[in-house]
Amino acid sequence: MHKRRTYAKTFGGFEGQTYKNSKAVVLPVPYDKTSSYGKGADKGPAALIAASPQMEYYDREFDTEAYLKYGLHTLPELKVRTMPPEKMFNTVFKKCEQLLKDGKFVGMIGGEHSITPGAVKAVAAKYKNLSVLHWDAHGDLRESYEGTKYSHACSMKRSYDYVDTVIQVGIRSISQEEIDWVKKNKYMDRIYSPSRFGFDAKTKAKSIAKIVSQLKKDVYISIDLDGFDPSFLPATGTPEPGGLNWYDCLDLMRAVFKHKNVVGFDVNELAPIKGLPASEFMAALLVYKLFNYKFLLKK
Ligand SMILES: [Mn+2]
Repeated sequence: MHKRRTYAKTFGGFEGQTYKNSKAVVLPVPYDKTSSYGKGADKGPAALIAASPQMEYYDREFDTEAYLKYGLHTLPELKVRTMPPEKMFNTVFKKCEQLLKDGKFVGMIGGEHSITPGAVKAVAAKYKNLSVLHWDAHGDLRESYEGTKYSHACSMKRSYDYVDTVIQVGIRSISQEEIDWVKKNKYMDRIYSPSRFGFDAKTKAKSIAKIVSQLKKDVYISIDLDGFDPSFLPATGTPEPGGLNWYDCLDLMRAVFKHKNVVGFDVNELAPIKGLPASEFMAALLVYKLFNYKFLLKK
């Protein structure tokens, strides 16, 4: 049993988690170059890691101090802060490619949503039957935004460059351009607004089953924290009212990890607000839960 540590150089303050002996790695990507409204996503990874030792290491769902079962190593921050978007994309791709080659399961923490496509490209090269599960308030399906194809507002459009299926949950803010593209491709069935996902247990269960059936065998999960309602998680660059809650997310994630081969994830768009630690703590606990589902959930 490990003692709780209150310093936070590593996720959870976990000690003794070497790269070699860990199946899972946390990759912090502090990038905030293309965000269009609130700034500060580059401070997300450090804030998430700083909050993370407050978590109980014991996970009630699995009746154990979960990380000790699989090993969870925290990598140094990826040095992308000052890079233009396309260079950052290539840097994330190369780093993820190397980590996958080493057989690691990668949980990337952001950073704005533009960090995702580099990881999707790397994962898609290794897993040929890949789809993406996307949790977000926004469609992120613009072909280009403010002069770059690698903007946070294009994260799923770029992901579609490497996979043919993206299932989007929590979406409640989308442009005419994006909807036109979705309709043209007959992808409306892939988009779950909060009301379609459901506000009652029965509708939610039905939606979760449908989402599982729509995803392919291998799944990459990309969680933009603004998919949650800002009353739970206000610290994002582009907060939108009417979002989903903690249990909606965990119920969906548990089902997807149970039925699919999840091959990587990211949790992005944390832009910390001083004096309001609930957001970074929730983000940290979500990251821990996703790793625990990957390695401890019985199929
Ligand atoms: Mn978003």
